[in-house]
Amino acid sequence: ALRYHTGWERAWTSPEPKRHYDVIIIGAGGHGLATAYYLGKNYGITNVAVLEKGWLGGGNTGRNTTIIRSNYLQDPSAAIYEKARALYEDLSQDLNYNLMFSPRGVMMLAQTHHEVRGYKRTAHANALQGVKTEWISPQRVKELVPIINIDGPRYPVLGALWQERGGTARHDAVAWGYARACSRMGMHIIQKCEVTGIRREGGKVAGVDTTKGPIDCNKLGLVVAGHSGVLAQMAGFRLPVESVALQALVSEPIKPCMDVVVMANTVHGYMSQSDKGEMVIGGGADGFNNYTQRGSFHHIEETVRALIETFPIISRLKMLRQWGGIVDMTGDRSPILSKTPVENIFINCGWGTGGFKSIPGSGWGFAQLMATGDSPLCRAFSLDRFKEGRFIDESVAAGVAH
Ligand code: FAD
Ligand code: PYC
Repeated sequence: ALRYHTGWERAWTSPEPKRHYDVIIIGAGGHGLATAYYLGKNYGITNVAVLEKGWLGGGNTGRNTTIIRSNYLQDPSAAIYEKARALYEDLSQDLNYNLMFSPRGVMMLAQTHHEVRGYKRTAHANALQGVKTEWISPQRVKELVPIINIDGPRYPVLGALWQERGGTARHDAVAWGYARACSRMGMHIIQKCEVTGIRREGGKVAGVDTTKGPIDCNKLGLVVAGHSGVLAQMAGFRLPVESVALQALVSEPIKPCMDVVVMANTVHGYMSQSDKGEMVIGGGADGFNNYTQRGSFHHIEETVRALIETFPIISRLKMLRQWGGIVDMTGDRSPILSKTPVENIFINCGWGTGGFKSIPGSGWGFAQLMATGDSPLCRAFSLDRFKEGRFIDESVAAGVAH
């Protein structure tokens, strides 16, 4: 049946690197590609290369559970996550690429009195920030998710923080859509090109050394998630970031039974149903630093065990597959979008367990920072905050990362 499927146009080109670019972005994940896209679209900067050591979208962007929401507590977070969520609303049209954005609603269950207080506080903060969320009762939770057990003996559902326009999107498509758009603007996305060194001259960036040879640039963006510390070391500075594995799994496919996303942060579990019928399930991050894109065994059991009280329906399901990604965690669970001690090197990292939802907003703001030297969306997330003690504490909103 696929016999006639030949001669397809490639979505992006695979060029050899030039000797020099105006801008190099290291990392072809969602954040790197979105940055390149908005550099071109908003600032007309298209002499850009995005360098990727593996394949584009093969990092955390292609490994996450695709939850999109903007129900964060602090004002700078609400601004950037809501900008991202709003951009997702018509990003498929903007990129002319179906991202399967599905604003099906996201709920964060409150299963302790402490969480009730926390989420009510977030709902009030969101109202002031113009982010549409609401506190809902256990009965409303049950109406929205009929398969849920709200009377659990250990962790009864006491209510939830509900964001009706939160949801999911197809993660690979986000990377592919941005990549195709960048390629069409003439940018170079160079895969299998690992950066092995960063060259500086007179305190400024001069270029990078790669497995495809040296490449010079005027400006450099480091957008490599779990490998941010490694790249920062090449550039000669240190980051307050730890790298740990976060894993997820899917069950065998079953008939449609849950049409919203549910997060249960007290027990460290969350679940949604994919378009293919698989239950997409994730849990907490590893308790130790590592670079293995797998995750530790006991987490699978802990996550599923925790969720079974709230979702007894999953107790007989078989696991289809499991995977992990290396997430870059900051102490305050907020990202870093910043200039660095090296002139013309910029860093975008620290999205940890929650940066899929922010890809469009982060790309928008970081492109502005790289192009103009300042961005209202990024200002609060600068590296200085760790020296000045200006933390943006999002340990409750980060959910799986607390
Ligand atoms: P990546 O997609 O990891 O891209 C970085 C790229 O840099 C990689 O492709 C890597 O190969 C490349 N790179 C590294 N070193 C080099 C080098 N030396 N040279 C060249 N290239 C290099 N977020 C949410 O919002 N919602 C969720 O539901 C969610 N669930 C998650 C579930 C799991 C299991 C995981 C692991 C993460 C989850 N996240 C979620 C977090 C989210 O996936 C990440 O925050 C986000 O994808 C980070 O995107 P990125 O572009 O910064 O990084
Ligand atoms: O940030 O919403 C999130 C999330 C869910 C699962 C992992 N991260």
